[in-house]
Amino acid sequence: PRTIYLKDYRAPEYLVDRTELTFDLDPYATLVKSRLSVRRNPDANGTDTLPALWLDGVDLELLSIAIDGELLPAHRYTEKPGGLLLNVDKSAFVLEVQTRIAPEANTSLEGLYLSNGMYCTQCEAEGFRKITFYPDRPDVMSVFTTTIVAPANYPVLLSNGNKIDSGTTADGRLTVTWEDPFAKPSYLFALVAGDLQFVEDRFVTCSGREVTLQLYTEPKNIGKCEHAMTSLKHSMKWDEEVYGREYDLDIFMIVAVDHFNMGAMENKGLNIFNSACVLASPETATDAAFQRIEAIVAHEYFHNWSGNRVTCRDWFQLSLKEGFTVFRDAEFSADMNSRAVKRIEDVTVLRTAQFAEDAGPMAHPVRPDSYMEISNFYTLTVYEKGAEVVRMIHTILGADGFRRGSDLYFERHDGQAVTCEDFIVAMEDANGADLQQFRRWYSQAGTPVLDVEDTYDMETQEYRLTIRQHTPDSPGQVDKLPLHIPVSIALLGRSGSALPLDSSGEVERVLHVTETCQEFVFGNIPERPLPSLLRGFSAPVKLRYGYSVEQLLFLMRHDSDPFNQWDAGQRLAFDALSSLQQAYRNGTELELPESLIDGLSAVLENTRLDPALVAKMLALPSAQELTEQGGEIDAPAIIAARNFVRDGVAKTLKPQFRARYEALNVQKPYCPTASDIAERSLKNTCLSYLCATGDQEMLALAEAQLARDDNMTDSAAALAALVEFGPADKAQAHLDAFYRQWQQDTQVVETWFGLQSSSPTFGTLDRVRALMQHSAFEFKNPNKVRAVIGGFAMRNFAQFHAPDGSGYAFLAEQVIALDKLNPQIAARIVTPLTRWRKYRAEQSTQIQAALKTVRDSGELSRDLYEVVSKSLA
Ligand code: B3K
Ligand code: ZN
Repeated sequence: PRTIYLKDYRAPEYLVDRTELTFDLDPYATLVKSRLSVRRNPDANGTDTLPALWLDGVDLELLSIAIDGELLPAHRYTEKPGGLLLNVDKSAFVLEVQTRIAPEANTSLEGLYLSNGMYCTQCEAEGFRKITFYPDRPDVMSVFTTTIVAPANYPVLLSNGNKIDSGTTADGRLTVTWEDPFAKPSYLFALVAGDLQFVEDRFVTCSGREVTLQLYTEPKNIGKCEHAMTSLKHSMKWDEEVYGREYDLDIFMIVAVDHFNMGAMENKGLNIFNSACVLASPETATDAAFQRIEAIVAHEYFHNWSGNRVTCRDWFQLSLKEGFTVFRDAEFSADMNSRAVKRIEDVTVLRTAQFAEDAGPMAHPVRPDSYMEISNFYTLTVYEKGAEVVRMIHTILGADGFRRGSDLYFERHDGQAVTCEDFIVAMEDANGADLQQFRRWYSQAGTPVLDVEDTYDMETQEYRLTIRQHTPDSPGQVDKLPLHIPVSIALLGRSGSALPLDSSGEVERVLHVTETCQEFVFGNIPERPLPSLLRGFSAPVKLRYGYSVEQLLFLMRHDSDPFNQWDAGQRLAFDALSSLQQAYRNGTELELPESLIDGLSAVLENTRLDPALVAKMLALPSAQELTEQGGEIDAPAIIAARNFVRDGVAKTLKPQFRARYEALNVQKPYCPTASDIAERSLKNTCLSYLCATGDQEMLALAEAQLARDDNMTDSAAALAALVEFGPADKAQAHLDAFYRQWQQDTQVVETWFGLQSSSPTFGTLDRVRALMQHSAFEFKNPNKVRAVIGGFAMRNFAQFHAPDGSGYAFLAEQVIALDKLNPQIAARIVTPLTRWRKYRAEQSTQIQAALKTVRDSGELSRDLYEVVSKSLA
């Protein structure tokens, strides 16, 4: 496959002002007619002679081409791999193309395909070329009109924009026409056809326009729409209040589909969602699912401005819309729920998965320089690190400055396809700011490391912080330049409160770290302070400072920044767990880290703290997170150390866990409010520790909670604890009963699959293989694949890393099979095998061997080829 470079970007030779599409739907022979008003792009720096017109097209059967009504003879065009090259003899013309496609045969879930008999589309990034020949690039923006013709058993026919016509054809088929007045790139096109039901609501915008809101699902799911609808209305209001962004069409539709490669898609006026990311009811969805739905509904809605009205010039600019929109949805969720807990969750993902990506073979900057397959670049780096970069701009400019910048950005670029540079320039221009050095965050890959040291001089009452920064090399990038890093700090005095940093009484400050080594001096500091560093995780870096155990315990107790309070506990646990890993390797006896237990005990008894924060503080870093400590990964040592501490904490603090569990275990009607979610999360954290003791009486608590069958959060937590800590035969009986109860509900069955495959005790490879034979398992459904295979390979550290290497071989085998059906999913699920270099000798060899099996298995998709070849290079 060819590598595409950002430096080779050229403006399109031709533009498409109007796009008129007609679909005559059929599972194996859908006829697609397109009528494009094409004209030469005045801004393309071409010559006087008319260049050929390139149209992308993949897996299409070409039926005819005509220019201005005249059929084009064969010598005027060439079919090439990936598209069509047309000889053009005028600078403006109408191009008509007819193609035939087979949605039923499309298992890639990109382009037009069928999900449970429903037609749907996914065009981002390059799926539109699987529908018709088209300049399928985001800088070609066009006004779309779409007519859908379908048999009468497809009563719901949807596309972007407003419905302008509908009727019945002479032979009794249904036809509907939609028009989207806003010019958009092809990746935002959508079509849905099916036997669907919908719920409807209204939203009155800030300027008083009434917008119809509709949520479409298969009839069986119609009772699961309320939460998404509420979330949508909250999002619309929030975007008006916080960003001044009003919705622009008369109708906004969401459709839920079961077969979907990712979470959801922001098609203009017609968002398409993975069912798991939109459908919820208290009986069937966990709190985590409720919160995920709220966040994703918001994310896709926010794209209407950050992505659709202002879009990307090319796919290297993906973070322009994704990083910004993730930042927007994170702030929305923080406003709707516990801000501290949301931050902790996001940083955990970043530190666990994005840092690993940034240190692995696929490391790339937030704005990549090159790719083979763009689908491989919908990454944690582009999304989550991209959001952190936007957050840092927010920190540097302040909330008001940032809003001035976003206002200017939207105003200046409305209707355009632009670059990350345009975003930064708008931020600078609106504030008279200089983000020259800051721009390096977009072009340098790798996670920067900050080393902090301090000194205090009692005589002069001066406190000095010395901060050094460096960013490790990454594939194709060495000798990185220093970044502009905002480091938020406070200095805590003996009493635990923050000391004033100057005469204004300010107690928190953002330090602008811009040099390789920089010193910050604070005067009039009356006592040696304890620094609270990188508050709120003000930059996506690894910060090292030699905190003592006592200092960490002090921060856990006193830091006024809840994020750092939590982080102090995490550092304590990390330190204890690394010593234990070392002891395990040396064969010495493991000893319980008393100080950690003391710290957790104090947290557990602190009833003034938000219970959700308490739950987060009680959770030990996951095995996956522990692999990010640096040094060679030793899977058995990580598991042994972590289990040892967990069991020790459980046994030692059992009475306290029991007391808090009982206090929180009150029956009340389910409500997904932040405070109720907080209480359930602490309750279920306590339950999990109680069950970890293996004590019969404690397992009975879980059984009682499961039997109560109040809401899915409590049921799933109880079931998970029984599966992980109870005897296998009993676990199996509970799982069977649970399945019988919920077998009709796709979302619950996915939860049921995931809970087993990710269980470190129950989820053995044999059981995972058996799950793949289960009648509810579907290899062509990404959610099922993610639940069973992904649950095992990405969330079941203990079983996946079984010493005999069987987990690796299994994953290789599944990846090879998946690649034939759905390359995007194959290229994602292979990720655990790409990290082979980080593991200790034998594991490393086994993982690498598994990856080579994939490489040597025959012809790979472009998606999988890119990941595998870069990982073995
Ligand atoms: N923009 C889509 C992602 C499309 C992924 C294509 N492989 C969802 C989102 O980020 O909102
Ligand atoms: Zn997005």
